[in-house]
Amino acid sequence: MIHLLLQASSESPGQAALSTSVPLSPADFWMPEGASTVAPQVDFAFQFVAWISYFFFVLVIGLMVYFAIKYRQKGREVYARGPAHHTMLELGWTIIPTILCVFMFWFGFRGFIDLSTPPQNAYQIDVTGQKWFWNFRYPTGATSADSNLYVPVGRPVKLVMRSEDVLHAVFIPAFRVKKDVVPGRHATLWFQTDHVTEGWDETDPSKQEFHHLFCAEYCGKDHSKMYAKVFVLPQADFDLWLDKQGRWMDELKGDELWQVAGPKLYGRCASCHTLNGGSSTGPTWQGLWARVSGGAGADGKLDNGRATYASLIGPGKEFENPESYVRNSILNPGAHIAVPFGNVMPTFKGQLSDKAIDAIMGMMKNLDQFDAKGKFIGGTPAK
Ligand code: HEC
Ligand SMILES: [Cu+2]
Repeated sequence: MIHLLLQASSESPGQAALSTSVPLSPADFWMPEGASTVAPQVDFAFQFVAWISYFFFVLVIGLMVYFAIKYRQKGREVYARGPAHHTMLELGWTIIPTILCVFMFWFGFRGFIDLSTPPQNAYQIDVTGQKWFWNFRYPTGATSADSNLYVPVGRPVKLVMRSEDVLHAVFIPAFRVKKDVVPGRHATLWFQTDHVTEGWDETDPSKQEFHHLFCAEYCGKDHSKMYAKVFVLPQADFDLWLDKQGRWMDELKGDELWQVAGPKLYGRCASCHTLNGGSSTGPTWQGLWARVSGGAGADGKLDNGRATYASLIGPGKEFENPESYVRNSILNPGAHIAVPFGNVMPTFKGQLSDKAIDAIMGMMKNLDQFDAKGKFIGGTPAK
């Protein structure tokens, strides 16, 4: 195992990985299968410390139990006088642990340095965390439409991360990387993986393998839903995918817009809005279009009861039509607060284009054609 460590630390991990691909490290009781170039180093450090701890735990507890039985007093009120001093023993229990600790520190520190210095040629993805989802922006300016993280295989990837609100953390267990995302600061994290996630097929997401990306810092009510999938694609597929992110909505015609784009975009809203009347952080979208267009629920209260949907929306009122109200709710969520909810919806200004908002509104208007999870069931869309 030591050769592995020496080898890994003699070159920078980025270089090492470009020349030879780093194999997957096996899963064990504590960790899932490791898929990044730093995984072998991290696992070695972890296993080394863990096994030393197991060894000394058994040794110390074992001796303690053994001595307790062997030297028990059996009712005699005599106290044996133990040796006061044993130089070899004392040197032994000082020097051996010192060597072990220095060794742990040395490779722990090396690993830490490697993990904190992204290679120069790393591919940068900007990440923003907000309650309760992740947003990934690529160098072309495109963002990942379904809020999952897509990365190219076999080259270093650097995440430059910031938070829109509270403290979050990015944790990708398979890559053995984790970093806090602190409001008001930029944090970086990098990794390289030499293994694609198999089964890549854009038309059927259920077949794809993926790694997990968790938020690892408790950030409020729906912290556990702050989750993304990580897909690792061959460079050519990645380029195609990226190209599509910029213009994926352009290709959609007519009703395809809300049938195809609606559910994808809803991924960013799902942590707070249900489609089936269930309660959540924000109002359900079930019946939303009816209440904003003067139908059932139009008397629902807003702004602590000072307004209703009917008093805000309609010709000559603040919002000429339901579309203007919904659009404003997405871009400027603090303007009117639906009772009994709080002002916690983040703005999507700069993140959702007009076309994307049209797609979402199309979905809201045709909600009966979607199941509770946002899957389109009202017929088969062309694509
Ligand atoms: C962090 C939770 C959260 C997320 C994420 C979120 N919303 Fe909201 N949303 C709310 C809350 C809370 C309200 C009610 C308070 C208010 O009106 O601002 C609301 C209100 C709304 C309303 C007005 C509903 C009504 O009945 O008046 C619309 C429309 C809306 N959200 C659309 C969206 C869309 C579209 C997305 C995704 C692109 C989204 N929201 C994401 C929390 C969220
Ligand atoms: Cu979080």
